Amino acid sequence: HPEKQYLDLLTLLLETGSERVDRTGVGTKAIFGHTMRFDLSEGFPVFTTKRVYWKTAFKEMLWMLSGGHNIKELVEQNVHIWSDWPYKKFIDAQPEGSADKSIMMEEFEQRIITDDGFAKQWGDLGPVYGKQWRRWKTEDGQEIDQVSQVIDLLKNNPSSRRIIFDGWNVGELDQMALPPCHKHYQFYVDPNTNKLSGAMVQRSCDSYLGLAFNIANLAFITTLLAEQTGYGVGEIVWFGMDVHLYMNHIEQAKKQLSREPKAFPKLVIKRKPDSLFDYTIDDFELEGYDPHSAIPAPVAV
Ligand code: UFP
Repeated sequence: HPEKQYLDLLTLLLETGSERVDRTGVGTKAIFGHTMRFDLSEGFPVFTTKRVYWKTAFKEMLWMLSGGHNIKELVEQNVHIWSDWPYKKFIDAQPEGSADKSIMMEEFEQRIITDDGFAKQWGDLGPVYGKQWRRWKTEDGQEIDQVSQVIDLLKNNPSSRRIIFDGWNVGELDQMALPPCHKHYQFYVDPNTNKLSGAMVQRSCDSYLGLAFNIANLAFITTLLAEQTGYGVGEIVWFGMDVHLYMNHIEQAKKQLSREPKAFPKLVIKRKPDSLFDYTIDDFELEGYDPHSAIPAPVAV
């Protein structure tokens, strides 16, 4: 089963990962450099040994593709994965003893939804993924839409070895809530099969919480690009650099390892819009997704 690759990675981290002190203070067991590949004809790689909230992942990908970089559009869709960073920033900025210093996440997100000014000031993540993918700023003040360029290359020059978009804008890293983790995307059309493959380089990988999302989204963007440019789906290839398991995810990982993978589901796309940028979450269904139960774990911020 292709999911074995993921379970083997968890085992590798548990057994051989070196213990590291990391930015968050939580601590990890980590290796440097790892790869996995999934043939999309064998099913859509949403892991089954614990429930993966694939709709949340897809909503995030659609948000990035739209060029978004404010949590408002996510929170409105009940997606909370990016809220920790702005929430922490807001709390840190409040004076000691003020009422706002102790507001709860729920209230913070509620204000983001109901107060546009507040969302503008506190919900913006800086020039993260969506901004760089769709509107990378050049020195002469122009903006480059990398994703549209990828579509153009796939249609008109599919043998190019430069079919890439990248979020790692070194000049703007310091303005981002989080520098991109899944930083480099590259695509390849096999001239013999007319299938599109997608690869992604992830500089830093939370192997318990982040990775399942990142793999699902790599398969998702590759499938969407294939559909929009008229190719079949090939493989996805994932390259992880600092690949780690947080110390407070170890018990959850062991529990997940005790489970047998089930068949991967099939991604059903119910509607094909004219553009990559016109999909909505309601266009997608996962057929036959019957995972083991969720195993929650705290996110390191
Ligand atoms: N992380 C992921 N995938 C993502 C994402 C974040 O694994 O898509 F946005 C994790 C990796 C790491 C942390 O544990 O978030 C980022 O911390 P740092 O910037 O210190 O690498």
